[in-house]
Amino acid sequence: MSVSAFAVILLSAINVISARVIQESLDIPKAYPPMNGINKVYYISKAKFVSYTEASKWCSQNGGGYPAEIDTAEELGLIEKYASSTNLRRIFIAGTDAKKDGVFFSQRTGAFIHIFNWVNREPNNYGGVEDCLELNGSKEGRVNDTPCNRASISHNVLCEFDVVQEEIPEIPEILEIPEILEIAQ
Ligand SMILES: [Ca+2]
Ligand SMILES: [Ca+2]
Repeated sequence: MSVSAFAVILLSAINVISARVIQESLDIPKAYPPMNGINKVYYISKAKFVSYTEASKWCSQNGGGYPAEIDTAEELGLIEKYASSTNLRRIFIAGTDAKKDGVFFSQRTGAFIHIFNWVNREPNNYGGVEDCLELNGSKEGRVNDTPCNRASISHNVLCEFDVVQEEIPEIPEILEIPEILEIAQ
């Protein structure tokens, strides 16, 4: 077996271990069965939240994650599928356009969030107060803008957790043993 094949096997073993650790630390009755992504674990709360801030706190206190941030189309596809599997209608994810309507940024990192698959006729900023984002599991997991804190509307929350890969030290090649020089007498 080549060194790189060995490293790949070792890395995937670490991945599996980390995924299991997070699943155990989650207390499964509190969340839907987590889903693995590439270097990620996603999980959805069974608890519902009116406030995005409270939902975000739930992610960090249960499994150590943060509300899911859409970084790529691939990731969006994955979490849409996961949201659909629960059929939940309102699932908070990261992103706010509180500063400028229609321009979304991550609350956690400030990164621009711009890859969406909107529910038809969304985003509509209904009532002028929809500054957060949710997935609608009953509409193929598509995205809608929703209030960040409105008493009449509660959401589950989709959390994202980074699976940390430990670096595998390089295995040194076996060096040729130098000949011992005899010292002339
Ligand atoms: Ca992400
Ligand atoms: Ca909306």
